[in-house]
Amino acid sequence: MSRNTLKSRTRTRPLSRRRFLQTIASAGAITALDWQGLPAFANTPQARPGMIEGNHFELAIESVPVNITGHQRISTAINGSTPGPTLRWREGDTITASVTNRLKVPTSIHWHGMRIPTGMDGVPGLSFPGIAPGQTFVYSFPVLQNGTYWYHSHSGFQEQTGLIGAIIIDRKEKDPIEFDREYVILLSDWSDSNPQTIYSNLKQDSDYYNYHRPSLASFLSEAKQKGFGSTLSERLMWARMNMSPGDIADVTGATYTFLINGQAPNTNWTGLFQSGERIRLRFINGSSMTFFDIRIPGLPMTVVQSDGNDVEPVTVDEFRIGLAETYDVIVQPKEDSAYTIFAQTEDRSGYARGTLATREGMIAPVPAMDPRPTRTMMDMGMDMSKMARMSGMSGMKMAGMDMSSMPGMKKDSKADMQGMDMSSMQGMKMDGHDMPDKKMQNNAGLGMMPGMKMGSRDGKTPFPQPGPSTMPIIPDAATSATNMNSANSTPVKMHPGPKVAMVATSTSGQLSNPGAGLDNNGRRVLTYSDLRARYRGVDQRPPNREIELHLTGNMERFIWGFNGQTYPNADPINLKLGERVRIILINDTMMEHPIHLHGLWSELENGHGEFNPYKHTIIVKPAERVSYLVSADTPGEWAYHCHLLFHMTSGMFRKVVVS
Ligand SMILES: [Cu+2]
Repeated sequence: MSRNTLKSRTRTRPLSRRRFLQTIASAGAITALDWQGLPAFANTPQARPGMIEGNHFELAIESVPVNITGHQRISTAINGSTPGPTLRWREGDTITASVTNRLKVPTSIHWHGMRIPTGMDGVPGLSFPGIAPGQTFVYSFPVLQNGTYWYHSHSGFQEQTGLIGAIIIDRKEKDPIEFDREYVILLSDWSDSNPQTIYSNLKQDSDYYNYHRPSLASFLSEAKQKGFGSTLSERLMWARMNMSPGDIADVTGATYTFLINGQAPNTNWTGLFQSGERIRLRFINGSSMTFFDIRIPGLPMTVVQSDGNDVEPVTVDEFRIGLAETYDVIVQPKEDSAYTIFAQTEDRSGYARGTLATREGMIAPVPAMDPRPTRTMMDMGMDMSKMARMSGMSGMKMAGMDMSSMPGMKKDSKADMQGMDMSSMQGMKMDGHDMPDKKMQNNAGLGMMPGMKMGSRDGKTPFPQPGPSTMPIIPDAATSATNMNSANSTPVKMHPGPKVAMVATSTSGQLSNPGAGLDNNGRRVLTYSDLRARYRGVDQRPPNREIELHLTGNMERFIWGFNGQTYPNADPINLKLGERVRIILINDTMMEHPIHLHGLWSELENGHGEFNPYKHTIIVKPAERVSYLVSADTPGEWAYHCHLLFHMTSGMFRKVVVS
């Protein structure tokens, strides 16, 4: 059957196996927790996602019973399965997808990372009105890229209840990545609770799912090691900031079961192989609130792609995958044996688990989870030398505090620690605060750069994804003269108030830091610095201006935003079609935020210059300052948000307008 046939075909997974049937839950519990007002269903086995390829797709979204934990619940399924089918496209094709809504509420599908016309992006209220119950919406767009991507609902909390699925786009040219076999590893977090309930719980008590606030018992044991004075000082600092060093994840294994391709750890999703084969694993973090740390004990992983774009191969033992990120790795098991795919959550409250094996039923040991990380003062961008001057803290003998004994404190990173204005952390007094907007003074009259040769860029076609045959746009002399010393900088408009509980006055680059809990664990862990693009970036023009955004939040009230503003009451970010901008993100909170810009690439400035990696989602660590370049080559209204579902819902969302 030709690829161009209009009829989609469903193909069973090459290595499908019998599904695991779980026990039937009591009907009483179902009725009580069925949040869509649907009647209780007879137990139905959970369908495994299949794969559909071609260029026309019929997708039906409906409520389907699932049984993940031994209790029957309702998921949001696509063509009957949760996750939905893997869609296999081919670069260069124009695909259509008819999406029919069989729910009682509006729905949508957003094609994550796809460079498509704004009207096809699938964000209700921004790029289209959404799909009403009973309606069919036909998405149609040319596929201008290749790689591993995914799709998910952008309506309500449907993503949390299962409306996710993988996308594989085969490239037009021969794939330079050689492999004998491939599997999608789609990670997600499942709760038997209604996501609306989870969100309400977080709004009432942001620590609702966090049982790890420091206790008196832990205080005493810590005091024995570090001394009473410094332990007490630390505790008081955290208390003063209304925070706890145990705030790693907002929603935890207390309510979540972590899944690989929809399968719980006990169900043990298994992929078969023959020893010696090169296996391509396409990891996708399709969870709603969970960072995963992935390793396959006994099997080194060679990372070859991130967010759909090839990177120079780098072999690691472990990597962290932020929400919505994708990583393709190659593994080559030589033994006739089984290997555990172990994806522990960043907060170590649980794990997803699967197996690679040469025969059905083989298993490998499941490792113990690593110790739970704690946030450090460094994560908060604090200068320890200034801590002694904190009001009320002067009597606490801060000078005697041994910094090296603080958990997670790296001795060599002291130099990176920069000042934090403590006064702004408590009363939210922003005056006297040093907002970094000085750079905007010296560039009056620069405007649009002459000689930018945008005439050939009609704004109708996005720049191509970098590949072996793409031609870079090299800046001419006039634009080369423009470096960032003279580029425009958009003033930072901070909106102080209860939505901003703390501000790191200046922050450090942490691209070589693997992240909380991954330091010095004896394994080779991927960092963002390791990501070097395989192909030169297409747009080599320097940015003509900078946009600086602080990631802000009030953890206590579970309010998240950019620059203290929450969506929808937030200023849009306006980009001029054809311009090249640098976006600088400064994380003033003590949590990682995976920031996703729709419709355009985010070229992470990680020191590889022309070979900086192209991504669609970038993790920003606590107190981190990170920058990336964006070519505003596709007009329209684009969503820009944190991919933690409940952060986005509580306001960490902006509209980006390219016109
Ligand atoms: Cu966030």
